[in-house]
Amino acid sequence: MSKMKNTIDPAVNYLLPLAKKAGIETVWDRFAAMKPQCGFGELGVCCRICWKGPCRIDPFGNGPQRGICGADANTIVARNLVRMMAAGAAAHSDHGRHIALTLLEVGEGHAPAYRIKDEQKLRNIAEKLNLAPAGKDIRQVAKEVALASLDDYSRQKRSIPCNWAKVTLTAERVDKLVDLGVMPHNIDAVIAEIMARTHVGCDADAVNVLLGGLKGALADYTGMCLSTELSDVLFGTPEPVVTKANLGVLKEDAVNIAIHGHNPLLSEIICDVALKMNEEAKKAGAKEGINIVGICCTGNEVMMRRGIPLATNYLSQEMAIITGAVDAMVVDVQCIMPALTSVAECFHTEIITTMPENKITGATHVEFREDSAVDSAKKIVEVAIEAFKKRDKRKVNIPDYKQTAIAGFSAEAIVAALSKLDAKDPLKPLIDNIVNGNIQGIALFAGCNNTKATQDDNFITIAKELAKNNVLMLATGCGAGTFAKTGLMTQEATEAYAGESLKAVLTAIGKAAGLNGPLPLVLHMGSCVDNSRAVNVAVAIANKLGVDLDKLPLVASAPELMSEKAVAIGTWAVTLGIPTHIGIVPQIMGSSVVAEFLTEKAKDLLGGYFIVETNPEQAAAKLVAVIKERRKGLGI
Ligand code: MSK
Repeated sequence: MSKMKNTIDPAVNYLLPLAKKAGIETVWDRFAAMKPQCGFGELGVCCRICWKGPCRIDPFGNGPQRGICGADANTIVARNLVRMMAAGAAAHSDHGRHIALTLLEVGEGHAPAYRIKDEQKLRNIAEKLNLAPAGKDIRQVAKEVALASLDDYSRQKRSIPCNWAKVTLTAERVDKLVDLGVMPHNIDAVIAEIMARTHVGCDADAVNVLLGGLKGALADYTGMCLSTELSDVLFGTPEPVVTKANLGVLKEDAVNIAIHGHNPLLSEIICDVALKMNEEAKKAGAKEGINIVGICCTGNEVMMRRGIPLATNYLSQEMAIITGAVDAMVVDVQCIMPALTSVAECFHTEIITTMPENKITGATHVEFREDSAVDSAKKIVEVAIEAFKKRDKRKVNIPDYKQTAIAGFSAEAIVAALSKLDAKDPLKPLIDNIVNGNIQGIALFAGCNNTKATQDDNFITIAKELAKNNVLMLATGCGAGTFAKTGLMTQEATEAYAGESLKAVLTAIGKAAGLNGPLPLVLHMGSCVDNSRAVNVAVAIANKLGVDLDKLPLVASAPELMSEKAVAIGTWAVTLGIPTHIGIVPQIMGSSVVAEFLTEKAKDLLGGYFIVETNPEQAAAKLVAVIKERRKGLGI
């Protein structure tokens, strides 16, 4: 059997031999050293929930079939899985809380570094939340919206659903979720409930545990929804912007600052401050001043809103340092490899942590607080300029790879483009083309990279196949990073890979929107927290067609997922009725009950279900088949 390639990213393939030569360990070395990975862990049958254990169930039936407390494989697998969902929901919703609290500060007249950039969006949100914004001062509206959002973290009445989940889904879906008892009333309480019910000696019915997980996943949806929408209010709603992606965006003659993580609260201010400190960088010898680049989802956030180039996605974050050209890597929360500081030791690069609850041994910590955001940003840029002075030019190897990428397709941007075709009824051209089959369906690509798959390969293979089959594609997170790096977010990609009818529709919309050609093949919808943008589009279509989400020719795919957040996202997608492909074998196969529930029974209960397929060609075929089945169901 031939060895699986690490990546198809040419910039990474350029740098890996250099890393090897220099004795620098990367994520792929650590993956190789970890093999064979624990079979019990792979199946999800290892229980470490109490100190009588660890217990593990023998999947072949020869050894123990129950843990010391009597928990069987089904209970253990279900508990492990829903704890992952709880962690994912905690990560997204903590991010959301941070944004909501900042909006509250703005509304109260504090946090001078921030302002309301999209007043109309704020008023629209207030309208949606039934806060009667008409005639109210914008700061008052900000306060009320922030408080209504924070209510979703504190409501104690279990019978009242979270505001954001209730107002952003179809009425039919809301009723279904309420009937099933999985509609969250309070994000924090639902996360706590998962931790409580999976404590030793509690919920031992695997299906009941999973239902708790669905509620946790919907709490994740709620948190990301408010996070995305309120970020737009504070930092602007993305509009199409042309930029570049891949490590070739680093510049030899600039102070390169890579911003990495998820939360735009600091990175936005760094971008503002860096513009004002260009001269200082030039004085330090950087002819081109300061060059900000993004990594992972902080990268997606600033790419969408400011056209800041994206350096790379999750799996190749170490590679940015191995170019020898990154002077500072500023990290906030989530998906930051602790290995970064070890790699940085081989260079002059400063790894700067910014959040009190997210530190890394060996990093420089510059604490970020909303009330002193500008001071923190200045300090960070100063550290980067000082580091630049120590850069060893002999170690600089910037791969000459970068691709054009058109980013910034928020739901509003898509509607704005469509409105050029039909100002009165912007969704009509999209729906007409779905109904007449020019667009067969819609696919949302989300999720991470994973060492268990060749980096970026699954995304690209599936997308090219779906494009041929006239499927409209949206992407978020590190999947969006993949498409940006590989040139699939360009008009040229539409010309090259889209089926004829899809190409015609993308061209008509693109030209009407003044793009002088088609829309890009894959529409960049933002970071992983921005998956709710795709739900906005889907709900608008469903409402217009008068059906629920589980009837739409809509699929999701996370072909290289790895994080707990991705597990939560995939699960809420299924809970909302969306067939969801994953390209990595999930750690649930030790339980037939759990596997069957998620891949089959969920279909009857929710309309959505998981499709597990590691082969990208076969995954694409399955997704196309699902889209056809959904079209048949709609009679189109
Ligand atoms: S950063 S969760 S690796 S998408 Fe959002 Fe990327 Fe996955 Fe992290």
